[in-house]
Amino acid sequence: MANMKLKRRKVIVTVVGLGYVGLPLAVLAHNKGYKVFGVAKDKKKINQLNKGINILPDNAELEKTIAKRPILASTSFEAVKKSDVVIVCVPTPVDKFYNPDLGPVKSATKGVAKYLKKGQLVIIESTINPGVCEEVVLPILEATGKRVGKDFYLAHCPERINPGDPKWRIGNIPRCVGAITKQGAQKAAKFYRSILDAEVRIMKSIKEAEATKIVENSFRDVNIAFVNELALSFDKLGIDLYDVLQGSATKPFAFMAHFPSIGVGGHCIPVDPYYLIERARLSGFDHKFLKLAREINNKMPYYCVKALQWNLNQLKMSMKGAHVGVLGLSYKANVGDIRESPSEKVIEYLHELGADVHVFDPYFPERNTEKTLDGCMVKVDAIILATNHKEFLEKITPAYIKKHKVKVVIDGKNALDKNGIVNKNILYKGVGR
Ligand code: SAJ
Repeated sequence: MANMKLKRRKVIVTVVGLGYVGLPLAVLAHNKGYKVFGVAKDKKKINQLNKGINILPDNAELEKTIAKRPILASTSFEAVKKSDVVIVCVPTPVDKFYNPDLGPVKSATKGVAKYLKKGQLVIIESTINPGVCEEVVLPILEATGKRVGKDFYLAHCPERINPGDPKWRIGNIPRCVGAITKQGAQKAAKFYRSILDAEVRIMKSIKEAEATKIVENSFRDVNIAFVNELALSFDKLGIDLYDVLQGSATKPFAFMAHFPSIGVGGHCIPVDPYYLIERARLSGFDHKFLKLAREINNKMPYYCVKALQWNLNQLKMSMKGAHVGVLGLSYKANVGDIRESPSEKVIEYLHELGADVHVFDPYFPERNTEKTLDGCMVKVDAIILATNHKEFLEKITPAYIKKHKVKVVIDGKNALDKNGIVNKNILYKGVGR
């Protein structure tokens, strides 16, 4: 579509939401020849972007392009009225009771509706459950008096960003698109095929497109819950699950290894299943399996804190008053993202049990209690490795732990040298090993 200029001008795209998903998409569309506007709520970020400052900390590759100010960003939706394509990439979180929160999608859609014009293609990239486009987004857009298929097109193309992944980047990840009308699906597929170097599959309808992403991430959540449950069971059986999984992973077909850990964090995996659970409930279906998987994964932070308490007790130490170092706040290695991070639950439980909690994560200086890893290690009796950041794996050797007189190691990511630590007479407990 980009190279197919509309008469005398470039095709214009507005991206609503300039975070992990929206900003890389806006820059990619710019690089592929579109004129791109951005809309976001955060005035400070908008000003930084318009000055050419990259606002995504873990995305160095954007640095160069953003310095050239490829997009014009604003807090206003006014750019929508000039646009041919409008893409909504806002968060779809859950509240503290794990209820889906479509607030950001609704307010973004209302902003688009205000400037909706004839012939426009509106695409929702936010992760949503089947039914949201037809039951929530469409009524807001048609309240303008315009009709889908006649005055505008509505499509869904679930985002598939994988933060921190060096191989799978926004430009080479295959995508699925679905729309309310056939023509809408064709238009959306044409747009994505013009910016991606990857397959773009047209789904049977917009509902199948909405279901695709939820299924992908629920698949991951249940597989992680499977190995987390095995971790609890194999603890009783004295089996090293981590070793077993390495063995199972040698099977070249029909097995996909997932690994037990201190918990499931991030903006996708622990959140998306709740959208399907809730929408299916409204249609009279109870997703027992998805709910059980969420329950198992949500218990893993507590499992790690209890393992620490048990090991301290072996040394006639109590959790109460123990100095405990929580190493890592981010939900995933080598990124600075704390959304739904298990570390937050670990810290909460440690406080409840009376521990004196020391925190260090190189990506969150403002949240640390100590300025450096050494500064943290020197103060603590025990450590919980909650995030397997590269810096931690390089520095936290058995000798390093011994040097700092740390007595107990809870390895929430099964990432440390267990045998080396045990050989230094330091108590070690991993997750399932
Ligand atoms: N986790 C485990 N055990 C595993 C894998 C992950 O406990 O075997 C935990 C991680 O520690 C993390 C959480 O689950 O806390 C999520 O991990 P993730 O690797 O799935 O990371 P995300 O949230 O960045 O997931 C993204 C997702 N991408 C999209 O939703 C577009 C997900 O679909 C991808 O599968 C995932 O990246 C990936 O493959 O890395």
